[in-house]
Amino acid sequence: MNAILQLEPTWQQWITENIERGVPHNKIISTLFERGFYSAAYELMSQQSDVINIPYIDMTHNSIELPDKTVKLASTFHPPFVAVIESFLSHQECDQLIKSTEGKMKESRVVSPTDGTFAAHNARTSLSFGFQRSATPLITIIENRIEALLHWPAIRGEGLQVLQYGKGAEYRPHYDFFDPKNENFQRNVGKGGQRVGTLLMYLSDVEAGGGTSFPKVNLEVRPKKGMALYFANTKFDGSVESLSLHAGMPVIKGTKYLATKWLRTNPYIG
Ligand SMILES: O=C(O)CCC(=O)C(=O)O
Repeated sequence: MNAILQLEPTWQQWITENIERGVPHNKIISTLFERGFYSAAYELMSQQSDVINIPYIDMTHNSIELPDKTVKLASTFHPPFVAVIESFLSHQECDQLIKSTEGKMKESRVVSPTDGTFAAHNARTSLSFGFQRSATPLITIIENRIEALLHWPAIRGEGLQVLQYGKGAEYRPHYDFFDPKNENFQRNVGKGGQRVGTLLMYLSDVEAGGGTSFPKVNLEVRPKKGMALYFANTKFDGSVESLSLHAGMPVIKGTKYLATKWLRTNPYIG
């Protein structure tokens, strides 16, 4: 094991001793989370990628090398795990993505809690268009970046959705994970497993409103063109993260464009 940069020596020694005693890495990482050392937990995950089965970000350094560019890790938070990545997309890529949805946007839909089908709902008043995976060369580039950022194979992702929120449009507080208590749970996870993580990419600046808020932890991230926001919908042990409740706040002035990527536990065939 390499030294964990984010930890004081006594904890580093604790990790080394536990590894030597044969304690599974998963258990050590769980303890680090429980003790509030989430940066260190993520750092250890990056070193033990063969035993980790959730998306994770290498937080050892403040810059992250992706296949075709270097991005900056601007903020992180836990729990729930939230990370803000600066300049994930260039302005030109944002504009190109918006342009590729021209004339295709429709009323957004949500998964219906009653029968598991997709339906329009007044909790989500944006317009949207859903792409298949690898639908365009740009989308493939973005999916490769996401794969590298989160150490999660692109095949375990739903197609990218582009959303447009006009004045007053919003997405009221909701969870992205499928609730195991819901009667449609088996049906919802049948296609590709649980939605373990969400990556949002802001495609426009917004003059007022339009932030992404996490009301259970009083956190709000304001939109910034090209910036990405990742949050985990499940905890390290795979159980659902109830603190991941989030909302797209109403746009007060301007238009918000956003691209959403939902990550699944298993390969997702759209
Ligand atoms: O619009 C936002 O900021 C949030 C979008 C969202 O909650 C989602 O796509 O799941």
